[in-house]
Amino acid sequence: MAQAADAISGGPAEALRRFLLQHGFDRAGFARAGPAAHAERLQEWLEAGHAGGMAYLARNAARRADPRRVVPGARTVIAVALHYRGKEARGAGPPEGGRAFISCYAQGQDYHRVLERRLLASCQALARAHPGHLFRYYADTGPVLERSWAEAAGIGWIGKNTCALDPERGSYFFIGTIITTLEIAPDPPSSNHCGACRLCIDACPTGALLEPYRLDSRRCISYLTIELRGPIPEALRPALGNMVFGCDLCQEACPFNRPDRLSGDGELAPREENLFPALESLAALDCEEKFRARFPRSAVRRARWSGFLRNLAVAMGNSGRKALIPLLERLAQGPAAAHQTVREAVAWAKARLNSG
Ligand code: B12
Ligand code: SF4
Ligand code: SF4
Repeated sequence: MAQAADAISGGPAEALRRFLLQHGFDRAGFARAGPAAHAERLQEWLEAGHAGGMAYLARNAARRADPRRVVPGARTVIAVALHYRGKEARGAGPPEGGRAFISCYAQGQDYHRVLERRLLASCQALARAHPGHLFRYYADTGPVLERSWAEAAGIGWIGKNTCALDPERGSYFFIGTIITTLEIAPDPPSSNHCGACRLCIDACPTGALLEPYRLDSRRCISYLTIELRGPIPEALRPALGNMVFGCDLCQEACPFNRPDRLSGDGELAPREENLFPALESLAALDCEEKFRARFPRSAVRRARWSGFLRNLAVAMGNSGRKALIPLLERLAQGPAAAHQTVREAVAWAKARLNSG
């Protein structure tokens, strides 16, 4: 590490980029710290209610809009990309009878840990090489508009599905950012290659992409299955199909996610048991301990046990398999019965299966 730090001390942007690529990132770019491009859209998006119940996005909107409010004296935002989807990972497909779908980004170990470990190592080395400068990193959870900075730093443009896209390798990557007081020559921002395409918008089963670049979280399956604490709106439940955690459909539809070009980081490789697990096997997670043991160090835990069972009940209801009814009944009688959202989703699923 000390050697790497020496190699970059006082080095130009290219040396810093090489350093970050050596520290486990697939792309790295630099942007001048200042108001985030499209920051005014965040405010408008929040006011329109498109954040749903994600109140934390509104709480620190002013800081999100400008990284200099996060790190006083910040001169540069470094954006890094880490690809997670390999060729071997199976993506969202048409609902398969009896099998659940867990979004690709959550099929392996929790990406926060992997990204944060690499960002921490990078920041420690950078701080040693540039005494007196601050390097503060974020991965997902910080007050940073990460996609805007990815675009500004030239590592991917924001597509009409609102995901950041690399023209060569597509959108299945995580973004990390480092806000620093160090001045680094900025890269040109990414240019947009969406053109007249609107495949992602047409592929969205719930109409969550209201128009290009505008997502209403309240209709997005990713929000409904991960962030929402409460019942999933009934009208949207059939569209969830077999998706029990997250949704990849607007990325699957994107021509830039060409299967032959996908390659994901080894540490984020999918766990076999998370590739289309049987609904029956997930229904066996009838207490919180079993859920935690089934998903160790996993992003799936974000949904919480009760939220996951709610999603599972909806997927079981959508499966068309009446044979699952006894499993649904068992779920509603076990410890999960303490959760009104689970009880209600189970009742809905049974009614749907019985009417089919
Ligand atoms: C809240 C959140 C969500 C919400 C809302 C998503 C959304 N589109 O805003 C929900 C729960 C729905 C969600 C879903 C997903 N998320 Co999310 N999410 C976030 C989080 C925490 C904040 C995003 C945010 O600020 N949204 C508010 C909106 C207004 O901002 P924005 O999406 O950045 O939108 C900008 C652009 O759309 C742009 N814009 C608006 N209009 C226009 C018009 C034009 C012409 C242009 C060019 C730009 C433009 O301005 C906006 C403000 O900068 C970020 C992490 C972070 N700190 O940034 C991860 C993050 C965006 N999520 C991520 C992922 C992986 C996902 C999912 C793929 C997970 C899944 N498989 O289920 C889905 C993708 C759904 C989708 N199509 O976006 C990754 C995205 C990586 C990438 N390559 O883009 C991030 C960056 C996390 C990370 N560190 O890697 N997510
Ligand atoms: S993640 Fe799924 S529900 Fe959300 S916008 Fe994309 S296709 Fe629509
Ligand atoms: S599907 Fe088409 S419109 Fe949507 S992000 Fe990809 S290229 Fe852009």
